[in-house]
Amino acid sequence: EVGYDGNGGTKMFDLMDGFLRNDPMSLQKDVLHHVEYTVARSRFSFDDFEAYQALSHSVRDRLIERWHDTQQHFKKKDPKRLYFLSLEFLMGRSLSNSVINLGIRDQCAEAVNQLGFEYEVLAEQEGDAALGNGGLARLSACQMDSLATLDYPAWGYGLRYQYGLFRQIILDGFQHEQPDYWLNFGNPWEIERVHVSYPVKFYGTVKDEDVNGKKCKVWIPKETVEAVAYDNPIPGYGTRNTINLRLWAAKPSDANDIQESYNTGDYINAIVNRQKAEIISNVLYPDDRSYQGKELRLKQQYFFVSASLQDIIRRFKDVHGNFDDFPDKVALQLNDTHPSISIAELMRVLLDEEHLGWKRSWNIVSKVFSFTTHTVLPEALEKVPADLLENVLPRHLQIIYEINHAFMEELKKKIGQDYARLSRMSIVEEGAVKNIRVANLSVYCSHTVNGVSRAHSELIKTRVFTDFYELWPEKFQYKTNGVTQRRWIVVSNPSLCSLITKWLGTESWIRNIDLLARLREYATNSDLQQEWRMVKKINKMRLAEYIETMSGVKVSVDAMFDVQIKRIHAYKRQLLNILGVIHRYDCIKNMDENERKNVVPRVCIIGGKAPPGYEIAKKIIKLCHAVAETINNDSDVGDLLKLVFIPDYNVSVAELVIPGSDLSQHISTAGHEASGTGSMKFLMNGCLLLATDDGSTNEIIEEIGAENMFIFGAKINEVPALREKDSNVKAPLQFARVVRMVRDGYFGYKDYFNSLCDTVENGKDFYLVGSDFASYLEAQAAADKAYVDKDKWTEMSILCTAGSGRFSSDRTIEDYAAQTWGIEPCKCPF
Ligand code: OX2
Repeated sequence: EVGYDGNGGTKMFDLMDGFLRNDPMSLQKDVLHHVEYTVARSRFSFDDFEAYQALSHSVRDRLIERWHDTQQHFKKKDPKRLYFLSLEFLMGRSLSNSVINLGIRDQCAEAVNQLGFEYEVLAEQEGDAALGNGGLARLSACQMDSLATLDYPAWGYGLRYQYGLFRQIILDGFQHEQPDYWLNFGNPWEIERVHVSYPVKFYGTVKDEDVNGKKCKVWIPKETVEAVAYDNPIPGYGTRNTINLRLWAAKPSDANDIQESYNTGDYINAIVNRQKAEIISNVLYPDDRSYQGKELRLKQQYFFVSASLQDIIRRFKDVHGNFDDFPDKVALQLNDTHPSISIAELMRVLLDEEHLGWKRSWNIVSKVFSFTTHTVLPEALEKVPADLLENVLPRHLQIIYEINHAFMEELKKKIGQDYARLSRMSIVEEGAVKNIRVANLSVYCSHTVNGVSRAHSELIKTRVFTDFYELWPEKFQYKTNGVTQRRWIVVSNPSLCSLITKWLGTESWIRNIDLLARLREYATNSDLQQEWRMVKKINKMRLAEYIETMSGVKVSVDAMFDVQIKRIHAYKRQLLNILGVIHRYDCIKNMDENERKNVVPRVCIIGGKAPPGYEIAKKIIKLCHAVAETINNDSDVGDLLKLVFIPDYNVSVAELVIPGSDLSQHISTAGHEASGTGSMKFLMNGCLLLATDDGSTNEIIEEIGAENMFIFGAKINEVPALREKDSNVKAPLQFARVVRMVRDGYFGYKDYFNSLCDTVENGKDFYLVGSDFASYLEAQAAADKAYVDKDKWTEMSILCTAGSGRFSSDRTIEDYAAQTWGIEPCKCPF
């Protein structure tokens, strides 16, 4: 066996000698090697992109070394492992993150510099890996970074979509979607494992058979698709540990060919049909909240789950002979309901393939799954029509029925004949169409159900899964989300990173975020304040430049940069923001010269993608552009107010925008944003928050103090009563005025926005935009007032960063490890 002895013996150090070196000269040699032999360009002539490729391959080589050592160490120690199952991961760029976590950023910069390249320019060549929609997917990415950094024996599993989240193009103010064929230029960050592949089966029938004298169910599938593994190394920071994100790609299976060659004389058509298997991993669903009853979606879910479980079980069986040990060695995390078919799949494998019998199988299954839910929106609670499931996965439907039968019997013993409640809790929804409630399946079969913030957890217990909570209160936990400071400060805000390190006198906060709290001591120190403002200014200049290139609008860095970036959705209330901007504009227009002198100049920045089929969200984007067009070209207003829409918002755009923001908005209707993670990234970067009491806001208040934030709007428990009230009664006069401006075509497109305006007027206003408008304007006025006092504002900004420690994904992951998964660190010994 090649490798170290795992116990810190001397052999290890001999082998270390064989490792790639990280000094600039060695890196440079490797870059030139890859230019010539991997990229196949002449070392005397290669461009920025080719240099990026060669540098990436050099970094990848180093990742692979660590990856091997880590896997070997895990294998040797055989700890309990966590498998994180998620249909979405928003990894963003890898180069910038890897060189930070490997601690070789400066060496890389020097290496390429001597070759005549600028490291920053090379890093910009990389496109985002956008295999996810928004918060849920980026959370998975942050958590992978923390799992690696904290040395946990964990792997992520997901799907390798050929098309990631669509690119947003704006034409005449309207969103258009373009496919994101991200693999076009190759992907140096993945390793194709042609030998790691599993057959995944679909359709067919189930038969009763006798196996060794026992009655068994045998599934005779009709279609087989091959799942091929692509490994994406995830390096930890300040550790050799490098874990794996294994993504599955669908390929045609030889198993089908045998049938095909019998059935058809048409060779060309047979090949064309064969290729259809690849459709499964072709494209990410671009709407993260509604995908009810789509066959392809179900196939995607089962495909990735089946391949992952085969892989996990193979690894387990390599070492263990007895399945009863499975729960001591394996934790399976369900990231929302998307991978929940794995419950039925594991049951099927244990029953039909391992022949463990129902009781023993269930005993195992009920101990391995933990479920995290990310939402309270009813439309996001997945349901699968029983017909569809029966067609695609006939055996799984039988198993789910059987689980439900056992569940109902258990329930009747607990609650008697309360049929209304039994039918609410049932995994099977009876009605015109019979549905499988995937959320109920997940809650019943998981040992733990987590919410993503304290407030969210309360809603889960009191509104979404109340019936379950009352019977099994011990199942319900919460882990407030967090984000990784490695990407969201160290990578994206290097100036702030250096400043923090300088004032704390140590870099250890990058691994131990609690140290940030020590910044509080210096919050009023005028030297720090001055340097802090300087950093903000540099970042604002960078952002201003970007805005000018993207939208042609020149903005002043002396203005307050006020930002709302996230997916566009009615509940996130970008409309409230835009109507607020209109109000501000209207006020400025009605001021005289003297009054205008007191206006705090603002640059209002909005960015985000609308789901392609979501008409109201798309109209919000158009409205933003229409209003921007009027305001930005009004010489009367000048630098006092600008409105810009940043197109194609994604992870790398966020890395640029967040450090350059002064104020950020998190203004969802209370009770709708499960957690929100953008707020945490802004907080770390010293941006003040203007927020409703939703998601994790009240936990942020506990750390920062309400006096350092701008909180407004209805509270969670006030919302139901407010919804009953007539919209015209609860909205202030200013609100009616700005909505009228929109309807009347003040910004053009007369009547076009009526359907959008109708959502907040005429008795409806489900998301309470009008009802929260007055307090929103007050909060905005308070922000203006605070911004004028530079020292005070800077102090508040420092306190935001200082108080952001609780919102590191390191804390989230440590809590999950201890309270949910039962795993412990397993650190490579060098
Ligand atoms: C999002 C939630 O909307 C957001 O509040 C949360 O911060 C994030 O998940 C991470 O937990 N799809 N995306 C989400 O929920 C769903 C479903």
